[in-house]
Parts: sequence; structure tokens; C-alpha cells
Amino acid sequence: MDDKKLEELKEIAKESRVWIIKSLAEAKSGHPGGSLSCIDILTYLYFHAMNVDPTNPDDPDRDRFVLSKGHCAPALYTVLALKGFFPKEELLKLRKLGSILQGHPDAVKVPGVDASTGSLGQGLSIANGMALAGKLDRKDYTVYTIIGDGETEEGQIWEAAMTAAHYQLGNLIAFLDYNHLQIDGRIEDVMGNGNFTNRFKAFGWHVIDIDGHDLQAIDEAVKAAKQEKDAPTMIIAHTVKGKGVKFMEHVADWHGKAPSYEQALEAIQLLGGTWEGK
Ligand SMILES: Cc1ncc(C[n+]2csc(CCOP(=O)(O)OP(=O)(O)O)c2C)c(N)n1
Ligand SMILES: [Mg+2]
Repeated sequence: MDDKKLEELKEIAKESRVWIIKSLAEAKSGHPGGSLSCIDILTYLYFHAMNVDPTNPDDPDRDRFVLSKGHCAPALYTVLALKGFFPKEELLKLRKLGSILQGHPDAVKVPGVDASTGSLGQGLSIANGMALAGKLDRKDYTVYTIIGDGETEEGQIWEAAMTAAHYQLGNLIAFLDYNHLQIDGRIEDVMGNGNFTNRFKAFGWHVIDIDGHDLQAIDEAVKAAKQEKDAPTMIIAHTVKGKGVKFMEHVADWHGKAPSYEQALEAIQLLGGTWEGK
């Protein structure tokens, strides 16, 4: 990725963070921490890696994306809106009655959402199905997914890990958002996970460890993943929950709590953005 592209992506990620904060403050509920930890990955996917067209969201040849940790919907909605799948103003209707943007992504209602998620543990299996279908249909699309580190406490993740390796899903690229926190606190305290890298390797995956906020590292990892044709790739993305908003970083309490307007203004200022009219 050249410097120009890198700067462009950094700018979009910053703008996305501001929209995440605004939409959560308007909704008065939602999940800021995990949305901010995966937004650099989402920005990279939608603005550099994925073959998607907002004017043709159901193109059978498009790349697919499954947000397995569906509670981070505000991050997905933001990149979809900035990409042009629906108007940005819709983001301020997050979680409102009648809005297409509910607390968890609805593939039937939201243009660009490929899978309805939110019940943790299921998204990786959905991504497996899409990737297997792509192989059977001899299509060359890639399926991307993001799972949470807390989400790996769901047994279905490990069933899906077995399945993806068994079917040699080389067209599946998963990210593990390794922010060390889930709803109740530190992953290590709630359910110690051992070593994710070794675990996924043992399940037959191609595994790459990166800094999940380094867009250049994300780019290199995805390129390496695409070289691997016979095994799924798990990119262990080392991230910071709440990344970019200092008072939210590493704080479990910001898992599922919206900022007040005053906190939102402070967060937006920290991000270097503005919120006109508030
Ligand atoms: C099956 C299921 N059980 C419980 C929940 C409630 N829940 C929502 S988010 C969350 C914690 C997720 O932690 P993690 O995967 O680490 O997400 P992140 O840190 O990226 O926000 C839980 C338990 C859920 N959505 N689905
Ligand atoms: Mg987590």
C-alpha cells in the first residue's frame, strides 16, 4: 500500500471513529469499546481489500463480510455508510424504532450486510458456509470475518475452526479482535484462552499475528493470507478496546455503555473531529 492510500485510510478510520461515537451518543446505548477496536480492520477491508459495490450490494461475485461479534454493529454501519450503501444521516438513527440500523446487524434490512449476527459464536460458521459455497461454485470471492476474543468462549467457534480446516477453506480470512476484554472484564480472568496462535495452528489454520491498528500490517497479513490456498487464515489482531478515545481505552466498563453528549464531545475532540450543531 502506498503512502497516499495509507493516509487516506487513516483519515477514513478517524472519521469512522467520530461517527461511531456520534451514533452511540444519539442512541444512548450500544457498544463503543469493541467497535473502536475493530474499526481499522473494517476500514481496510471496505476501502482497500474488498470487491464490493454499493450500487449492487447483492452481486453474487462480491467478497463477503461477516461481523461475527455482531454487537459491534456501529463500526460496520459506519463503514457501509461512508462507502455509500446508505446515507450517513441514517447512522444517527441507530437503535431507534423503525430504523434499519438496529443494535445488531440485520442482513434483510441493511444494504451491504451479508449476515445477521449478534448471538456470539455463530458468525464463523456462517462465514464457513459462504466460503464453502464459493469453492463449490468455483467463484473466486473471498470471505472475511471478525470474531471477538471473548467470543471464542463459545464452543461453536471451535467446531467452526475444525470445519474450516477440514474443508481447506483457503478463501476464508478471519480476524480475531484480541483486545483482552469482554463484557465482564479480562478474558484471562473470565476464561483463560491459552495461546490463540498455537490453538488455531493446532486446529489446522494458517495463523498470522499483527498489530490490529497498523493498516500497513493488516495489508501485509491479508496479502499473505491470499497466498494460502489450502487452509483458512486467522489473523490474530492485537488491539486496544476503545482505541482512539483515551478515557475508553482498556476499560471494560466501556464495553456496552454509550457516552453522554458531554463525553461524546470530549471523545470527538480527542479524535480530532467536530460535531456541529451539538
Ligand atoms: C450467545 C451470546 N451470549 C452472550 C452475549 C452477550 N454479549 C454481548 S458482547 C459479549 C462479550 C463479547 O466479548 P468479545 O467477543 O471480546 O467482544 P469485544 O471485546 O470485541 O467487544 C457478550 C457476552 C451474546 N451477544 N451472545
Ligand atoms: Mg474482546
